[in-house]
Amino acid sequence: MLNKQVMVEAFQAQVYLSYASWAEVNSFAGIANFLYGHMHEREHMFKILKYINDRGGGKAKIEAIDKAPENPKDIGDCLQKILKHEIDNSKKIDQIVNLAHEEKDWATFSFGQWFVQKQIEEESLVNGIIDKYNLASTEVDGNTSLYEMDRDLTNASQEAETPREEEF
Ligand code: OFO
Repeated sequence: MLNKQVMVEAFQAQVYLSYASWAEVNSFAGIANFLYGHMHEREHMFKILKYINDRGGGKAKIEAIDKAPENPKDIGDCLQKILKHEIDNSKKIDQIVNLAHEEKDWATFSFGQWFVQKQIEEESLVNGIIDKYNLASTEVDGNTSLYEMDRDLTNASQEAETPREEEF
């Protein structure tokens, strides 16, 4: 399961990369910047790979990364799709933690908590951006609000503001 998750995290990075590139060529520089920032999914991939290799006997397997999805229709669609990717990934992390618990593999259970927390933050971050998008796109004032939202995201943090325990 951990080996599969290495490639899932790599896939997550591909999704962000492809959506970022799509946003960039559609002149949403701020949103592109935010999405490029989420390439940190590759760090998650690396964290799991190192964990597998460092736990005596483990050997990480690097396999093909699934193809990035089709381009979204528009920014709203893009954000909804990202949220779905994050929710799907949260479920996969939960399965790892569940199995670790069942097998009394407390090291992996503890290791998995960092990812559980990360997914809470990332879902919350994307939900917050969707809220802003909904506010911006329901105004009747031309595209001014969307422009401001895009500008805001240029400097948006990659971290959600949720209470968190110290890093594992
Ligand atoms: Fe790897 O953090 Fe979300 O998916």
